[in-house]
Amino acid sequence: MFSRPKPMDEPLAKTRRGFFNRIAGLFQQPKLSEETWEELEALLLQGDVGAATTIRLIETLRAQVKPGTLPAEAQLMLKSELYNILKRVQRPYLPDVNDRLLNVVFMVGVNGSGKTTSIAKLANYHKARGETVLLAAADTFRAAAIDQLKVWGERVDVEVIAQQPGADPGAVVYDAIAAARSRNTRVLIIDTAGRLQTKYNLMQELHKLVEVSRRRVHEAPHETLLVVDATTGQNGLSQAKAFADAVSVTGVVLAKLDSSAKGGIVFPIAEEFKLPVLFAATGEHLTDWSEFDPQAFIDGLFEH
Ligand SMILES: Nc1nc2c(ncn2[C@@H]2O[C@H](COP(=O)(O)OP(=O)(O)OP(=O)(O)O)[C@@H](O)[C@H]2O)c(=O)[nH]1
Ligand SMILES: [Mg+2]
Repeated sequence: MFSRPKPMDEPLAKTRRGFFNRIAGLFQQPKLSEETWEELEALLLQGDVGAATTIRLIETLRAQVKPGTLPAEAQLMLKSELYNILKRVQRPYLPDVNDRLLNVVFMVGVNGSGKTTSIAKLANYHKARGETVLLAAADTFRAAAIDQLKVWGERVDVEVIAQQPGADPGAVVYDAIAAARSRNTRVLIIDTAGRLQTKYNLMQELHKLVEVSRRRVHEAPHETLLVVDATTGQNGLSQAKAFADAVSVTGVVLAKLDSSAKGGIVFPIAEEFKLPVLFAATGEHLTDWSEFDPQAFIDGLFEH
């Protein structure tokens, strides 16, 4: 049985109580001053918005305010700038899913970021839309990784294509594509390793897996989702860079947003990497998963 995802405002409570609440507090002062901008800059940096994006935001806002601009008006300008950053790169996830027989989706990201859990939630999401799903356990370096995906597969009631631990992950992808074709499955989601034994290059391997799918399925992969752990802060950005350099990442899953008091990481992801955040994962249950909605996200951040 599938379950419907829930709206995203409630899990954002932590982010809201964190630094964004303090930003809202800044704009409750009677008038804007030099300190307002300094404090805003410090708070944006603390909230993971990142140096380049923060500097650009402050410059844009300062250029917009006039001597008589009220703090509440400045806050609206900030909200609208933040929204624009996200909106510029936003697009739907797999918009033409039903136009092709098989859609191939890779889930990549460093170890522990939330890939396998997110795959279960994404599989549940597809089932809720009436689309057939198959999972592939291409993280073959840890036996536990294969077992974990199988457990989720049972819970969501989708089949998992797996081989023995240590098997060639390329062969798993190859098998999974053949299985998806023979079952007329609409969406194949591939779990990948987050870390490999030393000396073996993770990025090379990911590239190889993507190539296997590219050769076998027209225009594959159709999405390559990078899972970013919202609690890792600026580290998440350097991870994003490494993955985006190795494989063509098409979008981001922001995981563990429920555990993060920040959440500002979405802005540099959009502004500096030009990547849309497509989903937010907000807990350990299947339904803790929502399509990322920039307006709802911004409104949620500033609500009291
Ligand atoms: N609170 C919270 N925990 C999460 C979320 N997503 C995943 N987790 C937890 O984070 C831990 C790691 O998640 P996994 O899905 O195993 O991460 P992974 O990227 O597959 O990890 P590796 O396979 O080791 O590379 C688990 O304990 C999950 O339950 C989330 O949205 N919120
Ligand atoms: Mg995993």
